[in-house]
Amino acid sequence: MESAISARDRVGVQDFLLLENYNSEAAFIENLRRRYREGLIYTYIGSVLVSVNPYRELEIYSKQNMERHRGVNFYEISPHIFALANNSYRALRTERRDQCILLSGESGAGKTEASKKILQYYTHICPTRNNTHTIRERLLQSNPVLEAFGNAKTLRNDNSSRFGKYMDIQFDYKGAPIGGHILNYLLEKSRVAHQNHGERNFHIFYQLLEGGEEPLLKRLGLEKTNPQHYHYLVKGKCPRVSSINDKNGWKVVRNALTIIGFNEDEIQLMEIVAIVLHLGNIQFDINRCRECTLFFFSQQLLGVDGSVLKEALTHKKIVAKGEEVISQYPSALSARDSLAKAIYGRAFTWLVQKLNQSLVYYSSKCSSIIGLLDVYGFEVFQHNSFEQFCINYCNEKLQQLFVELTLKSEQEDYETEGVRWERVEYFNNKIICDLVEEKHKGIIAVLDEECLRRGDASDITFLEKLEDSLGGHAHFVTHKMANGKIRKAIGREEFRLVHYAGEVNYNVSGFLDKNNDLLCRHLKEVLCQSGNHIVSQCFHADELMDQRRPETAATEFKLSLAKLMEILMSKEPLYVRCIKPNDAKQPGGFDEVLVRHQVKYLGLMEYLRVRRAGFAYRRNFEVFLERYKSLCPDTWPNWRGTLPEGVATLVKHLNYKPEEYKLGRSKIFIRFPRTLFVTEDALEAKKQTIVIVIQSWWRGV
Ligand code: AD9
Ligand code: MG
Repeated sequence: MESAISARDRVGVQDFLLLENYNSEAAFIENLRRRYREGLIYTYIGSVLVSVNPYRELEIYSKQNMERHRGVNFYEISPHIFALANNSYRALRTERRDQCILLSGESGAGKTEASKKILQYYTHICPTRNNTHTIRERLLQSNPVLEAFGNAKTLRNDNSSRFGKYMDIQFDYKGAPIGGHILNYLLEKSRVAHQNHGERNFHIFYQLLEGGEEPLLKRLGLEKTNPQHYHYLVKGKCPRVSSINDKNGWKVVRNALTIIGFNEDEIQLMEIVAIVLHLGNIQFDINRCRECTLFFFSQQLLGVDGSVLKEALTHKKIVAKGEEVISQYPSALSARDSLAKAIYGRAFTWLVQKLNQSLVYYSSKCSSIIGLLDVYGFEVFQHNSFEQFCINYCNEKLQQLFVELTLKSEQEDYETEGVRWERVEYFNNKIICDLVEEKHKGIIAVLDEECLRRGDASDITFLEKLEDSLGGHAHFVTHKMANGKIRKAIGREEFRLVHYAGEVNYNVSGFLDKNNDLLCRHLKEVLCQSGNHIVSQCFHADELMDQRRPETAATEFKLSLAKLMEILMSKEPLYVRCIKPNDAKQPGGFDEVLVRHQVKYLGLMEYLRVRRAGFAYRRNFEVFLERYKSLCPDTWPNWRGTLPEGVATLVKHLNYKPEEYKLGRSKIFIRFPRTLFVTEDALEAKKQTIVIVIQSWWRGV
């Protein structure tokens, strides 16, 4: 029989807290590598779950496995995403505190897959309430719909999320899921009109062409089903990908739309997909475009007279001093692209609202929430633009939350509570968040200022303003400011940000336009008249009356992220830190350099040190005493003395050893999770005894 020592040598430790040489990064990586080799992709650092993408189907997500995790304590079973989900659910039920699960890691690391597993777990394991099977199905089916419209193949990930998503799962007082609500963040709209080499447009375009039924395609004017026929689908030169089955994807989406109850809206939604494809095919000089195409889709699908659309695509209308001035567009193609992006972008938001309506069931009965955050991961390409800037800024914010809620606040807690403790140094990325979002001189402020400025404002003047405003900042460099080797590596139209997760060069080309994100009045007017009711709902006539300038894209994103941070801060967070083991998406491939880099920037070593040096759990005296007072005759039913004395009496009775806990000024700190679990089990046993006593008393009566 294999000895315990050799088994440990083979599969490593399942919680990094148990690692003997916990200060060694090499030992940390070696532990990950061993476990990964054995197909063990999950490892804990205390309550944080580290997950390494297996790039292959593992047989660990079955319904039986879900059952195994039901109601089991976190540490009684090997690390698993279900165990984390279960832990959060238990805390929700026992402590009645809203929870949130934050998935982080770079693009392709496995966040979206993990979030789907968590949702599957809850919809399978939680108790049911009358008629809630529909809501469970809808919660699950919202994923394929959103992925079809919001995910795409990129160089980093064949199913990359191109929007941020925060989903509330709502539970009633019995712990049954009774509804949900989704918040979406900044969809990468530019992908509609342009894709980099090796990338694709959003999945739905290919799914519809590949899987759509003949009559539907005919109705949409999409008889030609080869993606090569559509200008918006050929930019990346990779219409087909071996890992993606678009035909099957189509079936899944159709089925999901039916379950969610789209009915007539489904056709209108597909009309939007077709409108975008047709728009892309209006090419070259608009005056020589294939008018029959334009007239067909404009009339049939958009419900707008073809000549009206043509006029709007070629002529700009400005209202100045109450008078309309019409002039020819310098570029009809860019007007066409902004129209396509605006239609798709707003239809996506409409889609999320529609899903939300279908997820409202018993919202008045909602007593607690588990939030799931799955945003686009940190990404670096050869060419990085405004979109990568926003995505990476979003990841900075998430990292900041991790720093604030774990590394920083835990250590501050020890200090304020007067508990002896050795400080752990860590990198606080607040400096980078400030660099991006600070009022007046941060990158977004400078960008907005250039967007507002008329005259000679351009992407290049934006870069120059950045240099003036941020020159000398440790995390900001441009070609002009750099010297030697670095200078060569930064283009003249680029700025470099030294992010927490690595350096990224951003090309400023297109920043102003993308940030302005304005659709000209003439085109808006056309869309307001659209016969497609999704389009007409997305573009209101009121908008035309409103003289105020809308928020820029970056500022709107910044504000929505600030709101998101507030939501997350109001809940108890649990973390899944996802790691991408290799860039080639290979099962089994473990690129040590790549993994080491992620371990470093995710702050895993620091977190391990904080945890090792500290305590796994902390509870307010009041909460702790209230919960466990029934386990001690002296504190039950009510403790009459002071809170610290009550807690001290209770832990003495529970036989806690001095090394297992410390009492601070207002909190008890428990070093090992096991201590708390034993206490939890004792409480559970006590409850069972009470139930049995009541039952026998009842029978006796
Ligand atoms: V991005 O920031 O949205 O670009 P994610 O979301 O972190 O990224 P995703 O979950 O989409 O990555 O995972 C990428 C791919 O890895 C998936 O399409 C799967 O093929 C693969 N993957 C990830 N996690 C698992 C898993 N637990 N089991 C099997 C997985 N395959
Ligand atoms: Mg994703």
